[in-house]
Amino acid sequence: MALKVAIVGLPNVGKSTLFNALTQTAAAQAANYPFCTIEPNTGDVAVPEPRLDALAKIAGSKEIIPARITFVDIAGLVRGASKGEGLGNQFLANIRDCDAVAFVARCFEDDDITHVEGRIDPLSDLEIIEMELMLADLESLEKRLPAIEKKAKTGGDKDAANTLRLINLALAQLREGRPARSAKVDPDDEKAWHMLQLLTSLPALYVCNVEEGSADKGNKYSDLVAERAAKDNAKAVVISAQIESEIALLDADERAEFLETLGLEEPGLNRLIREAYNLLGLQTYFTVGPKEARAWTIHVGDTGPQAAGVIHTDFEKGYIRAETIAFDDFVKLGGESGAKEAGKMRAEGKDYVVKDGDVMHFRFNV
Ligand SMILES: Nc1nc2c(ncn2[C@@H]2O[C@H](COP(=O)(O)OP(=O)(O)O)[C@@H](O)[C@H]2O)c(=O)[nH]1
Ligand SMILES: [Mg+2]
Repeated sequence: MALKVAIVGLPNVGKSTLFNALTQTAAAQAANYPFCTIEPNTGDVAVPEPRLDALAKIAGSKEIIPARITFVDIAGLVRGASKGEGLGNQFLANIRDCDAVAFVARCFEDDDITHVEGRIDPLSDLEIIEMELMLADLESLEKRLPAIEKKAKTGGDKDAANTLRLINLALAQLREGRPARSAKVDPDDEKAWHMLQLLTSLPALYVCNVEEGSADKGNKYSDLVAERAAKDNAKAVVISAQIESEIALLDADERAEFLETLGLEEPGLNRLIREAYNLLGLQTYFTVGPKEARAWTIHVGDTGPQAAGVIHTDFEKGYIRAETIAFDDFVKLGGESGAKEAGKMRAEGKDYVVKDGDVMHFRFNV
């Protein structure tokens, strides 16, 4: 599951600074799994996961393979973009194939850096961007509506009737000036809802780009954004793109020292990724052996077979059981054999709901 996050925002809010810093920091954090550029604006980075390093050390794993997350720096989003201003519709297509959207809001003051709207006002910046995305959704749904209505009416087509109902659910929100994510969607409808490919139904993360001195606690602007996020079913993270780009240039020791002087426990990248994981209802399990220690991304609530399916569909189909050790037990008892002797290795069947941090070994038939 390659998680893809679109970085959006008005020009000059710090998107590219953040993007460059994130990808460089991630590269520095996982030297054996370097950041690679797919396209100039797409960065594939390793998810920072200290637990994985601990497991690999105990098991003497030759290779460490972290989970991946992709960031896409979406340029050209301005007022009127849905009507083709700026790079117009091109960026909309780029957002459409992402799993989540990180809205970067300018929460720093600097007279040398022009603001396209001529003032610092992160809430209305977010509104401008969200408005463009809502207009794009409105337009795409209204374009599809007549054909779907016809199909649903004449054919007795059950899928079309269902799609029509969901389109109307989304339109009801959008016409009231609210993003599609405000709609109450039945869990049974999640899949079909997702297939509508709406920009404003993607989970949203508000990234407050603050000046250096506010990186730990935020400022008056980021407080407003956090308030707004709570109302919008979104999450907010405070970050200083400037600091992140300085962190990116440091080695591990210097970085720890630098973070401490700023009152930060970890780079913003880690927080950003963690929030993206929470937002998307994701968690991690591990496979550990002498060859490699690897982190896998699954949904909260996934069962043993579903977790196995992330590695290979055969693992899911032929699933028998998973020999499972909790992360804490694995570390406390010095690895697999210690955990086994202490009775902490469980054989988990098909109904087992995987817990974050489980170390798993799958038994399956093919
Ligand atoms: N003072 C200050 N300047 C910043 C900060 N983040 C970005 N900038 C500057 O703002 C300008 C625009 O940044 P950029 O990342 O290119 O913005 P983008 O258009 O959103 O991609 C650049 O000159 C950056 O150096 C910040 O946190 N503080
Ligand atoms: Mg840029």
